[in-house]
Amino acid sequence: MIELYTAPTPNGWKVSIMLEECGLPYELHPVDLGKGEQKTAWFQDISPNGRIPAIRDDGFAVFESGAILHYLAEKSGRFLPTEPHPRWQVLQWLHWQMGGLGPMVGQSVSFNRYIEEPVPYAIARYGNESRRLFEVLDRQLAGRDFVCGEVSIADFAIYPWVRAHRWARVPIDGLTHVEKWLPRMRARPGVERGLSVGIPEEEVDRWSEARRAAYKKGGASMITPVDEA
Ligand SMILES: N[C@@H](CCC(=O)N[C@@H](CS)C(=O)NCC(=O)O)C(=O)O
Repeated sequence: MIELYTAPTPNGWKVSIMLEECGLPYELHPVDLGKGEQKTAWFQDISPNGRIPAIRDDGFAVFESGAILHYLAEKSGRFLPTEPHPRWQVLQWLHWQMGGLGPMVGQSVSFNRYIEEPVPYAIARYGNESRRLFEVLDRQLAGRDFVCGEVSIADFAIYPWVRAHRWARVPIDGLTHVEKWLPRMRARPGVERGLSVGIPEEEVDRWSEARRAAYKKGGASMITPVDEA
């Protein structure tokens, strides 16, 4: 049985989307980031980096969302082609998300939403780089329904971060392929179910306030309201 340790954030949703899309049974273990549960010894035995998401599969622990998506794709035989070239196309875009898009949009959220004193240099730097990455994605999506043609773990990794564009204050104006891909992703029942994992919708506001307060105390790195896209 797969145990999922997560919280309702873009990195967490990547994995809940994948599990829902695969129809793999799993047991949900919410990790309360506001309370700092991710820094406890028991959790760091599962996720040494002290961050969500993480899974345990029959006791075997995997952390880092990109590695988890790859692991689940191999386990299920879904959403990662077996032929070398298509497979490596998907893996390249997965790594592009992990090394670029996620960290940059994450910093845009942080500097736009959670800082008391605005830092114009940081807002411009992370905002411009996020927008540049959105433009890269837009070019890749031209002529394709999904990032690598067929829907794959690359889409599941990228979507939760692009979906947060308003929250990150990174415009998607003029990115016509991205604008069409966002609702195409959202229309997938597995994506919709995956996005609902973590907290009951009626608790979003209360939860966001709690996370925002925790962030100000240095307890959590980011929040993304469930209804931001
Ligand atoms: N590279 C990691 C990033 C994980 C990450 O930043 N998780 C955030 C939530 S999206 C977290 O756990 N933050 C709590 C903290 O930093 O204490 C991954 O993709 O799994």
